Amino acid sequence: MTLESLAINTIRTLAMDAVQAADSGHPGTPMALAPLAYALYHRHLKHNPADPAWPDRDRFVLSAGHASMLLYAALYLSGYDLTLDDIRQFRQWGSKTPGHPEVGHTAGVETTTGPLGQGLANAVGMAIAERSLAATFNRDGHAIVDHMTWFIAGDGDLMEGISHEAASFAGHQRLGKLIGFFDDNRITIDGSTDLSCSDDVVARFTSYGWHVGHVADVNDLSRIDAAIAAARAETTRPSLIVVRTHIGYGSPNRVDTAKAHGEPLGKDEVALTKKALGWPSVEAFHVPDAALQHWRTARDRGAVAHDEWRRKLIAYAQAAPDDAKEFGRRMHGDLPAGWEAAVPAFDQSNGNVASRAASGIVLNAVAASIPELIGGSADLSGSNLTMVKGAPAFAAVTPGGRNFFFGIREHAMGAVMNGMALHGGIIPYGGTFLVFADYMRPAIRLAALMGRQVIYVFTHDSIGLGEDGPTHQPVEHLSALRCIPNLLVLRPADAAETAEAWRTALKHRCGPTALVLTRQKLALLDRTRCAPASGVARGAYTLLDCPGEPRVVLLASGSEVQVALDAQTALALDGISARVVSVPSHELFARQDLAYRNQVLLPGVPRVAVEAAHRMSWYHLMGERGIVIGIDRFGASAPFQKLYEEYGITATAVATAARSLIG
Ligand SMILES: Cc1ncc(C[n+]2csc(CCOP(=O)(O)OP(=O)(O)O)c2C)c(N)n1
Repeated sequence: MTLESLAINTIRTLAMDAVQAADSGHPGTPMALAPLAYALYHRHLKHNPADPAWPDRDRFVLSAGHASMLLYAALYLSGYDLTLDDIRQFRQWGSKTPGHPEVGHTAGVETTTGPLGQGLANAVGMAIAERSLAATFNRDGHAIVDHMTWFIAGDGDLMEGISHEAASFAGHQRLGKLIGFFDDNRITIDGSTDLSCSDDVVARFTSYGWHVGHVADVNDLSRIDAAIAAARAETTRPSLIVVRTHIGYGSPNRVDTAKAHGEPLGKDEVALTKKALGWPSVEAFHVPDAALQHWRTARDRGAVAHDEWRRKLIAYAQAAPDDAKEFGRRMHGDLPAGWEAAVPAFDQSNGNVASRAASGIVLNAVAASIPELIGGSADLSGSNLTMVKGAPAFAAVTPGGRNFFFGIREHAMGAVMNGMALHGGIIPYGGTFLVFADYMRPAIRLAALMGRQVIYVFTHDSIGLGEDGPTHQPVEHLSALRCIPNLLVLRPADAAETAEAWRTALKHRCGPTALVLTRQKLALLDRTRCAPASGVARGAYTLLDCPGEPRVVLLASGSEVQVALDAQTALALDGISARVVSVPSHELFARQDLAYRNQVLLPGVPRVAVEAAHRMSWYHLMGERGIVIGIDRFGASAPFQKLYEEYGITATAVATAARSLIG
């Protein structure tokens, strides 16, 4: 067996053995793709196993995340911080080798994949980030940002609709430094792809504007090398290399079968496969010394590449010291000093503004001080108010542009933003109507799971959008978003709270934030009477008390804070003292200590909450007797004032509920 074959078969046997030991997992695809992983990690990727966070490393995404043993084996063998024992612990509690790759958990894993198609779109986002940073920082003779983004996708990734959106966007953007591999094994879980799919992948990607290459047999390393060379030479189009593989390669009885996808081979078949591969040992997890030594030269190659980049960076720092400092800041993820001074204050001179309009004003005010804040909208720029005025579009001809036209591709927008955030150096934001958060929910969930800073600008946040009717009126969305762990949902009540919401979102570095904003105008709350909007940072705060001990606490978010204030006035006329609490974020409030929460909620005092949305997410705040006034059915098409009336989102309803509680 050649040294190369030995090195490749080490992946295959580790994958078989790990899945066998765990009695769960996906052996067949790592076995099939072993030569490609070898070619990438040993020859083509610019990476340094000793420093998985090196800014100018190539990014690699295993979009077919179920084939995680392919990645774990390649990472362990090429010398990342992963041991053979970690491989033995595949899929076990607390191990570094969970079922699907998890970023921040396993050295060398660039993203959390699992939901098919997301990884491909993440890779598009990473390539976008690379291009944006290169355009911003590279100077003549000093290319400090110059790396490739790679992905491996399977049939599942390409069947998922998100792959269409992401690939179409990548083609349009002419992302020449993006190279993907399509694992063309023609098998999915249910059996042959003939059961469900007859796409012409080549025609599809060609039509998106991709260069398409071919490798007829994944075991032919020279063909892989040649296809990669051709893809690299193609600098103005992304590349997809279609690689014919055979799932379960080497297994006499499982090759080319769906059984090879997600089941252990079984002890006997593992033995037969090792024999068929000419493997030198029957021991599980056997790693031949020669193979490991050969693999580990990846470290030397990595150190050389990394050193070369360090030298480039030193030269750059001499030529452009301020730029070098700024590059360091951005890649380190620090916000620029003094940026908060740019957050605008709002007063009555701004008049009544919709919170979406206030959001646009804040964005434009902070944009100059936070250049890493880049993003746009899924074809609703004029509605979401996500454009930075005067800045160019991000496009192939203007790669330094900061306004993104994602097109009508919410699903990809979410995942592309994840890729941009994962790359580092960028804080991405993206807008659409709140109701279409559903179209990007998978990516939102992953941003939350990965703990990445992504900002969603969700406008048209309730029946308050009026005439577009029930298809466009979110009802269940606030509750549905609030139950995603590690997602901050912020629904500001006026322009001042909107500024604070942006401030909070920008400071929230370890997870995504959804800004939930109105279409309709909101009155600016009178801060000479009300508490300052800085209370937003605590999630909920006492906005306004009436004289005397409060006999009821009125809770509200966003546009319904005014409804609560009006109810407070009505109750005061009856001599009932009510407190109004603005609740822009349930999640932030839940993080406050008990003393603060009690100080705001006044245990023992009855509560009424009002929000033009499904009631579900409020009950944890309501105590035993609280009443929630919300909407548990779909909206309707009418002017918004009429809708509020018809749906009972009124001060009268709040005051009536309060009286009923007080008795
Ligand atoms: C969005 C999503 N749907 C379903 C699954 C479950 N799933 C995991 S792998 C797979 C089949 C994928 O087939 P393919 O990409 O051909 O992988 P291969 O069989 O080649 O390993 C499915 C349906 C998933 N991970 N993500």
